[in-house]
Amino acid sequence: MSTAITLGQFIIEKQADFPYAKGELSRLLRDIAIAAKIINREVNKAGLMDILGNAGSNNIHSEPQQKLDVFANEQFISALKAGGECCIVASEENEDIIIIDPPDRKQGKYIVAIDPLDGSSNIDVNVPVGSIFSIIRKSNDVDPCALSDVLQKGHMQVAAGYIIYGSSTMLVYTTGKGVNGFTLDPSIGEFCLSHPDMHIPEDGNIYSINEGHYVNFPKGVKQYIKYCQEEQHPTRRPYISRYIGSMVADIHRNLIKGGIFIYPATASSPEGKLRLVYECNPIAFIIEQAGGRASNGHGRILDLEVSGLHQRTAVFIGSINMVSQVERFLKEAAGLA
Ligand code: P6P
Repeated sequence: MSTAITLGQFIIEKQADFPYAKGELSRLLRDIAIAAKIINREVNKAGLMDILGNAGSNNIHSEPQQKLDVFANEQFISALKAGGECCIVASEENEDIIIIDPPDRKQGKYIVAIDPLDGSSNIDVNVPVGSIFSIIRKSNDVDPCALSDVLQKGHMQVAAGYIIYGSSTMLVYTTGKGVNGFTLDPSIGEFCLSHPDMHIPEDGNIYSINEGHYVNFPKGVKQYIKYCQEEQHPTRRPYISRYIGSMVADIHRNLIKGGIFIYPATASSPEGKLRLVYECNPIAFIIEQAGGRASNGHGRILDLEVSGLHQRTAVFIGSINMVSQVERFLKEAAGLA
């Protein structure tokens, strides 16, 4: 049996892809992986420890913070502070950016935007949850760190990834040269390459959307859902509805099997529910790098103007043929086709 390639070995091997980088990005990815291993340990025993349920506080979106949310956020921030490569952390759990500028060493040049524990409302029912990260390079090395450094378009990302804490724990990431997946081997405490060069099937028959919001969906989305429900394909199974309610889990399944994940604008969330900077941009980067498409219904998510740290967007992400098809439904419904 060939020896497993660990994440650390893989990063070093791929460092040649970045002639300008002197190892900082590699160290940053390793810092993130360290935090992920610690979070994984706690997520896996959440049922046994007193870290289930709400922390008794709310996050900045006045959503009850699960204790593991708070724990995960703290782990990423401390790992990034210790690693020294990161100058700003932008987190779903914090209203403002966190600037890291230790007096005793040179300030890092990378910005890390994170959703430390996405889907955390599912923890108590043992449904897979995930961490999402986006890495951007500070816009210049002269000006002091500021929010403007974070508000860069998604196509400026240098790396992005997610960790899914599911039946196994996986780290999936891209640095703009394809997508690779690593599975945590708890017996050695290492993420090992298990899914090299991941590609999302061009087409699929899985659609993921919370149909409970149906009445508030735009007309084109309602028509697409009706099409999925009624279309009988000549050679394959008809469309299948799969919705976990944990974005990383829904995206990961579709990345492997093909499919589309949709969270459109609704009456209660007129801008969409999911956040651009630390959820949609990193996931969009990964899915595009895997050969898929990531749209807000009208255009590329990675080209969207970023005006706010916690800005939201509608998302239609997955197999390129499925996303293009739902965009056609939206155009026709808006009378633009
Ligand atoms: P709804 C979890 O709260 C989350 O942010 C994503 O992980 C998930 O895809 C979505 O919200 C679920 O939202 O409205 O379907 O419960």
